[in-house]
Amino acid sequence: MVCVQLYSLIARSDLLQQKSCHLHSEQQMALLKHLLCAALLLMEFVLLLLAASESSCPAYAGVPGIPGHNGSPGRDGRDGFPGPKGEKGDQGVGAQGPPGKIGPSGVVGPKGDKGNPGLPGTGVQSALVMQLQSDVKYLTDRLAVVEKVLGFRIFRKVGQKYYVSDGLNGTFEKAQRFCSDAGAKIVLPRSEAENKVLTSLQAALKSIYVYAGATDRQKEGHFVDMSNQPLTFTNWKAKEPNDYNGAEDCTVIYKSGVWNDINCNSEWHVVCEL
Ligand code: MFU
Ligand code: CA
Ligand code: CA
Repeated sequence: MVCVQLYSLIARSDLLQQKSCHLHSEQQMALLKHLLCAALLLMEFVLLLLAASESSCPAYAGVPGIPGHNGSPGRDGRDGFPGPKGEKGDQGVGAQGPPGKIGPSGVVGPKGDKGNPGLPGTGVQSALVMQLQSDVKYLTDRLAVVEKVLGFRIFRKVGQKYYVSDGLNGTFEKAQRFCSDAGAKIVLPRSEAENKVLTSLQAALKSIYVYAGATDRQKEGHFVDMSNQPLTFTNWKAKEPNDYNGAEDCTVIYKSGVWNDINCNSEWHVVCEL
């Protein structure tokens, strides 16, 4: 089969030779050269095929042919596959618009938690901070007292004390409860000055007697304050306390300022001290 192909090729080269008879001699020579080269290349190719196959054609070692000329450039390749997606471009540089109007204020938020204690300062700072803390506590406490005082209809200030009243009349027990509920105590002057201020308040109340926070309930004849401490100031009227009818263990202060022991169930004006 390969041999038949070989003879066919040789025959075709003869035809080409016949066609070339009409050409010029130089052109004929050049064409002949090309044909010979092509024939040799074909021969070499066929021999290689014969050597590689188990053909029945007789095999023989040929003479190496002359290297052929370079072929003409191939056709342009087809379009390749699409490349990978490019990276994201830089941000544009469009012109920024003018700022909008300021919005309305928001609702006030809840009070924050109490902060942690500060770090210790220097000696001077520490003393100053302690002094300020003390001052703040004092003012806070005083403000709390003043706010209580403002809750009463009548009040007088004497020293650091306030004497207050709403004009209530009652027994000693009632007086005790009323003052206690107000975060106060039944009035008890500790000095002439305080005793005098009380009479001023009594005048405003149009009061004859006001209860004082002193009794001899524990031991007859031994008057003590509401903390069971002996009295350091008294202004008993002459011949008082007399424990009249054996039934006077409480103390009242007359509008003139003098003191008298009296029955605890009698009703008199209630004055408290803050
Ligand atoms: C005096 C006072 C009593 C009582 C009586 C009416 O006794 O000591 O407390 O007020 O008068 C005589
Ligand atoms: Ca008594
Ligand atoms: Ca008396």
